[in-house]
Amino acid sequence: MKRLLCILLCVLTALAVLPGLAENHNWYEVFVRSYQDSDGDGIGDLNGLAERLDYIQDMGYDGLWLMPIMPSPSYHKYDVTDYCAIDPEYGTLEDMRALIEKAHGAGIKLIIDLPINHSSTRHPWFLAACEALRAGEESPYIAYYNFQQKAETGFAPLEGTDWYYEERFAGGGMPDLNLDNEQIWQEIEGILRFWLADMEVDGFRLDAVTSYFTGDHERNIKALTRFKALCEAIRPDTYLVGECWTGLTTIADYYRSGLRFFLFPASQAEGFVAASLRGRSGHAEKFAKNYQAVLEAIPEGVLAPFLSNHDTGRTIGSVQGRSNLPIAKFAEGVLNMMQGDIYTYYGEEIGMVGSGDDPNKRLAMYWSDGDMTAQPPGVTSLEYAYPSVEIQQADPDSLLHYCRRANQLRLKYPMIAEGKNEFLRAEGDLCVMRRFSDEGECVIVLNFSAKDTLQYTMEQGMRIGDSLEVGAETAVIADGQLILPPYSIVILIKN
Ligand SMILES: [Ca+2]
Ligand SMILES: [Ca+2]
Repeated sequence: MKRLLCILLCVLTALAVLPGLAENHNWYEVFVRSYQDSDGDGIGDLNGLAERLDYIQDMGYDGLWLMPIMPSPSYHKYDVTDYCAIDPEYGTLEDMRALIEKAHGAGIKLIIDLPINHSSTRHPWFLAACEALRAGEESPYIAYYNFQQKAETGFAPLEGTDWYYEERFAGGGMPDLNLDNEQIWQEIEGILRFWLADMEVDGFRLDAVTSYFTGDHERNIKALTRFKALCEAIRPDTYLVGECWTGLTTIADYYRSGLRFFLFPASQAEGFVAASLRGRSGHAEKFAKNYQAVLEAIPEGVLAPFLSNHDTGRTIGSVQGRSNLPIAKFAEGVLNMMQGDIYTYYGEEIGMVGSGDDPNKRLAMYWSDGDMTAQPPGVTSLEYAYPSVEIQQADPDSLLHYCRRANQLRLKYPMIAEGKNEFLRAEGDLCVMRRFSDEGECVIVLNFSAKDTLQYTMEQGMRIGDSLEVGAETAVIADGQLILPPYSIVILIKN
């Protein structure tokens, strides 16, 4: 029996590392409301998204992260009133089942946003707790939240009483749940069982993990460790990624929980990907120095880099790419050459813009002029800097086609995502990285210059596997030298 188990384990281990069965994914984040409407009410929904799975698959995304889909009074739905249902604006549980089945059929994993730091003020638990407090009665639901009779930062008054409840995201109608309460953990287990076992989602994106116990990273890490164990008892391969919106040192610390965490230091205008594209020179050095720091801080965990999400300004703004298509392309190319699981926010592949108020960052996906959802409420800046999907699909030089090809390369060379990294060169604007594991290796060469063609003396026995360029000029080999046009990326493989 023991030997059989051993053999089985060996086979499973072998399967897990076979190329083509990569565990790393190109994730695509979708705000369902703004993606695709299917029933004419102007609000994007699950059936609409299901219609667009062909597009998502064709673009080379093989993972889908849905922002919250559970019933909620807000347009963004991060304040949940029922953790085991679908908001009627988005559809039904049957629609969700159909979407998951279709996604899986297309080889796309699907995870959902799970905000458990807080519920909605309109969640039946909170309503029951407030009713009891107002009546001066006991209720188990009071301990679902953090009520106290002292005014304090992070607490909101409960009208008509002398009670205050913890609400870290002030004014959002989002009271913090008491994650110190064993009954809450029983509720969480039920929620996990529902989504993982009954609905067969592949995992969760965990919202606001640093706010679980505000100011207490150690307890947050413990809570996440417990959460992971609960998931894995139901489904051993549950995919988990957490939003730990902090600096590198803290993010690295959270990896002790066994989850992966979004790499905030790489994202947004001040993040190191955009920052390494700015300035006159030394772009590759800047990138390499920061990326190396990440790898030293997180030597074992799976990275989760991204450039923008629903809370941040979009990449076009971060890299000043409004009238600079090459830089917009190259930023996406750099992301695609990073290790781990990369995340692309919907619309980034067509250069959508958005900053300032949250709704501006969540605009309707620009399929074509006649085919869009209504805009989310509260939009104060409405602009599309680049053409629609329809127009970009017809243009081989578009950002869309560049992103599609970058995704395809990432899927074609699993070593990019899975391999260990070694910097072979990082000088001026030339960056050369070796990615390797027991399975093989490749060398990634990037020209970070916007205007200069660079040369690189290739190691013996290597050849161009593929290249990714932002313009008409392609990378070539001349006299044993690799000639790299501005902003080009080359993947070298062994002869
Ligand atoms: Ca609809
Ligand atoms: Ca909290």
